[in-house]
Amino acid sequence: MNGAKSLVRTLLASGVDTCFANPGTSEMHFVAALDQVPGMNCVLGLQENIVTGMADGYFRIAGKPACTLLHCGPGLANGMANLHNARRARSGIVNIVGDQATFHRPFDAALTADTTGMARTVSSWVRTSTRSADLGRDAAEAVRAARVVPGQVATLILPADVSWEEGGVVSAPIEAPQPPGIDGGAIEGAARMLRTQSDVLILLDGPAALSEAQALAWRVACATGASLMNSYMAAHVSRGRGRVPVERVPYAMGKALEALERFRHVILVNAEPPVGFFGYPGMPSVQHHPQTQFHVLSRPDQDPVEALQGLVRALNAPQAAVPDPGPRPEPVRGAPTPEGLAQTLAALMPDDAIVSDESVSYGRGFYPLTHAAPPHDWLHLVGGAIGAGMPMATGAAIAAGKRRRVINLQADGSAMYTLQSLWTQARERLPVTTVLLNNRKYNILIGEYTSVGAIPGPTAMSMLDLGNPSLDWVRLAKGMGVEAACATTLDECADLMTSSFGMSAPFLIELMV
Ligand SMILES: Cc1ncc(C[n+]2csc(CCOP(=O)(O)OP(=O)(O)O)c2C)c(N)n1
Repeated sequence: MNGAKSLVRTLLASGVDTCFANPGTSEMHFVAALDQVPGMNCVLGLQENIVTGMADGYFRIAGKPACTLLHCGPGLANGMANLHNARRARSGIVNIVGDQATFHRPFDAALTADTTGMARTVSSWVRTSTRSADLGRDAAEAVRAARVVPGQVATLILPADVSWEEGGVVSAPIEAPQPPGIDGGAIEGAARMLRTQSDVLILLDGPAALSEAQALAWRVACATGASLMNSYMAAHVSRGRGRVPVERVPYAMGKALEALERFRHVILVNAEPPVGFFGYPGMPSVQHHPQTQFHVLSRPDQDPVEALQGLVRALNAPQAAVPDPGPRPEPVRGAPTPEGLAQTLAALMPDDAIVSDESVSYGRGFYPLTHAAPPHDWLHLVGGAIGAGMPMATGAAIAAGKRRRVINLQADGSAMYTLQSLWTQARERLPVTTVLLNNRKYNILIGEYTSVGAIPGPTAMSMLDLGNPSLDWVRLAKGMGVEAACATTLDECADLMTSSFGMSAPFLIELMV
């Protein structure tokens, strides 16, 4: 058995059965092994940042890592923005990067690069496999590293000859370590803070933003009068009817400071103290009040459910009903507005949908009005590198076995970074509805000019203008095999949503906003 076959067999034995790929010459033996060893679902992305973004979306929904297949240092470089986003979202990915054969590397041929150096910037674990006989073991260790709670990017660099040489050995799965348990003192300290202070915020992140932990946090909040908020960095949030309506720390620095100002005590549940996305002149970096005291109930590598169960017990907090969001709203008619779109979405969203949100400035107010929708999962871009929404939607649809409707709320400027995702959606016949928010500008950056104190002239403003020439999203989508139509009103958008939600194939609605 060659190394490549031992690699594929080891991945499958370790529970990694999906490979997002964009291969080159050095990965040919891996690709050939996919035919010889059945069981790996292999999905082609037409640029590496699609591949890595799909792997991120996959992990968030499947709760287990997929592997990627990238080509040499430059292929890894193309995929790095979405590996960065995955690292910030704490998504587990087995990131396999093919590379020059070991004997060929000293000749410094064209595609030779500092693959390891690049990998280190986005990975928690990096290894170059050097012998076919070791590749199976290296792969099992990569899967283990990717599975370390809450999830990590593990990069396995694979020289071509290590793939093609005989002597491969399949490795048994290696168990990831159990997350460290919750310290009784952390629970007692949180309980004391909640009993004695009146200005307490419970800040949720990671799996603490999912329904089970949310419900426990809600019990604590109801019993003590504390407030609940999700960190801006929460990558995956359980939302909709029957779930707790938890607001997110706002993106804008001023709004975040205002939202957090009154809390002098913050209990962190898998969250970090909130900091601004950027530094701004005359503004602090941290978003909390200078005198705020933090208490860590659980760290990102711990189980928030265990922590919150402990807290519920310590406080003897009774069951608490989740507020009823009222009747399901009607779709809105007329000119598009963010609130109207959110309400229309709440009216029409199918049960158990997944929202991939890269709506950037248009989507800031989507949360309150979508709470009356049926239960759904909301995926956020948290690493700040735009170009995540479309591949994340694609990977999420694959993770859900094409059985759940994925709705990609997608700003136009960000969409242009990874629009090839549409081609993969068409090829895999994925039930993804993209609502393409076409405002023909980099709108958020207009506000950022003001925030940093810059005065934009015509040249500066033209750097934020996408309207000359205008992008025709219906034709772009159709050119990649995705049916599409344009909507200029919310009525048209609602009709297109309704018809696309019943289709098994992808559809793009270009909404002129
Ligand atoms: C990889 C990367 N490149 C560039 C940026 C800088 N950037 C932030 S937002 C933005 C424009 C977003 O425009 P669009 O997606 O159309 O959303 P809108 O602001 O119009 O709502 C840019 C270029 C970034 N965050 N990440």
